[in-house]
Order: sequence, then structure tokens, then C-alpha cells
Amino acid sequence: ELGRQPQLREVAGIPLQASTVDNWSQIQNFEAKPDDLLICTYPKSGTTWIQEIVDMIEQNGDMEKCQRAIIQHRHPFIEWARPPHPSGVEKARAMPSPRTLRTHLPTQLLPPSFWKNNCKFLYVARNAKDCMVSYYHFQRMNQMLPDPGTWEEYFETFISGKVCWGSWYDHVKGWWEMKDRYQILFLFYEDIKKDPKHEIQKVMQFMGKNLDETILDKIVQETSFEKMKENPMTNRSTVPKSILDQSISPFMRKGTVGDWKSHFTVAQNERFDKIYRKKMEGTSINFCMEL
Ligand code: PPS
Repeated sequence: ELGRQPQLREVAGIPLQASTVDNWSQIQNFEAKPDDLLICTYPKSGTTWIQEIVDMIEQNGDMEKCQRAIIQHRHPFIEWARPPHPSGVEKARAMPSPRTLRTHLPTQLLPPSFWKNNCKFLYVARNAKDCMVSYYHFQRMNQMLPDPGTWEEYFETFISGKVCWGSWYDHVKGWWEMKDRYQILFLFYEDIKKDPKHEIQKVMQFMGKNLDETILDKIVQETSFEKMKENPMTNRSTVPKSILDQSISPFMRKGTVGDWKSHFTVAQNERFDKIYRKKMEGTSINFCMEL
């Protein structure tokens, strides 16, 4: 049997999907507008979760309005391209303002108009170990990404940053460094998990919204992992199996903090910690990976 074929191609040293690279000039020339809100994440860091939170805030807690389309269609994915379908850029252009968009691009590859227009950015970071585990299972089931190989192999691939959208370390550090220069709300997956109401409140304020307590509580409930796993508008169940094979691993897999403990060996963990300290030297970001 032939293995999976998708190859990644690099732009300025960052591996990306070939279809994204083919469409690169359209992506780089994307015209952001000052009232755009851009959801930025490294893959598997809580993108879908924050998208649903943002949409519920935008819709003032009206769940029916959030059911208008699958989550992938509500917020255009800037670098997404799969001809002959309209690209993320084309979908964004066709969308009325104010727009909420999403990207996994590192800061240096972001279309420059986002910086020029001083847009609002909502960044969600997730601790590297859980991110690696989640990405591994995602690459097993996502037929559009390279086969991850064994866990041992993937461990090395992830550490060396040879995954789609590049190195976790550089991504997180890059966005962290931008946060005092631009309008960036920097959130952590682990914080949202621990105190969703508090973090959702921060998002609401950042968006310039003021929703009452009952609505906030409703948003907390509707965006729980359990609810989103059952929700066909958020759980990717409408994506064909030839693209996402959820019988291999569900898109809404576990939604927990600390699942790395059931994957990392003691030796891998020691090696990881050593490399991590070196790569993250000099930054003030604090991820709690013991949780
Ligand atoms: S993607 O493909 O990059 O857009 O994936 P992304 O949405 O960023 O990340 C998927 C992981 O987030 C988990 N998830 C959640 N966790 C907690 N609460 C909610 N509501 C939620 N929704 C999605 C999802 O289960 C993936 O993590 P793992 O660890 O694999 O379960």
C-alpha cells in the first residue's frame, strides 16, 4: 500500500502545505481592514475553542446564530487554499465587516496589512507537550498532512520544527514578542480550561462587548469540550473521511491539560525539558507543564 502523499513546502524556512505555497502571493497581498479581528494560534492550541467563544460573544450568546454554519466557514482561514474552492483570502474578501479571521501563520509570514492596519489579534498558546501530542494524533487522522510516523519519530520532527507551520517555540516566542507593540490579547489554553469564565470575560472586553452574567454563563456552558464534541457545527463531523478520518482519532480528542504524561517516556521528557529550556531561554513566557 502506498503511504500518504502530501509534501510540505517551505516559505522562508517554514514548512507549509503545498496549496498554501502555490497561493502565496495572494496571501501576502491580503488586504486587512482596521476593524478585523484575527484569531492566531499554533496548530492544536485551541483554535476551534476560541473561535466558538468569539462567535458566541459576537452573537450576544445566541446559540442559534452560531449554528448558521460550520466553524470553518464562519471565520475564513487566511492561508487556506484548495482549488477549485474559494481560498481563505477570497472568502475573507467576500465577507462583510467587521470580520473575524483566523491563521496559524508565524508573525514573520503574516500578510503585512494586518500590522499596518493595527488590527486586533487574539493569540492562544498551549503548552508544547500537549500541543505535540494533539498534533501527532491530528496528523494521523488528517489525510492532507504528512503521515507522522511513529510517536518516537514524530517527537523528533516536532522538536526540530519540521511540521506544518514550523516550530512551536518560534511561533509562540514571535507572537509573545509582538504583544506589547500591537493590540494582542495573549491567552493560554490552560487558563481557559482552569477558569473559562474569567478568560471569556477578557475576550469580551477585548472585543469591546459588554454581555451580562447570564449570557457569560451560557457561553461557558456551550463552549465546554463536552458540548463542542457533540456539536456538529464544531466537531468537524461534516468533513469527509477522505480528509479527516475520525475513526483513527476524533478531532475533538480529549480536550485536557497534561495528556502528554500518557505519551512521553521518562527519557523523552528529560530530553524535551533540556531542549525546551534552551529554546525558550530569555523569554518571560511561563507555561505550566506539570498540570
Ligand atoms: S486546529 O486543527 O489547529 O484548528 O486544532 P485546534 O482547534 O487548535 O486544537 C484542537 C485541540 O483543542 C481541543 N479542543 C478543546 N479543548 C477544550 N475545550 C474545548 N471546548 C475544545 N475544543 C477543542 C481539541 O480536543 C484538541 O486537543 P486534543 O488534546 O487533541 O484533544
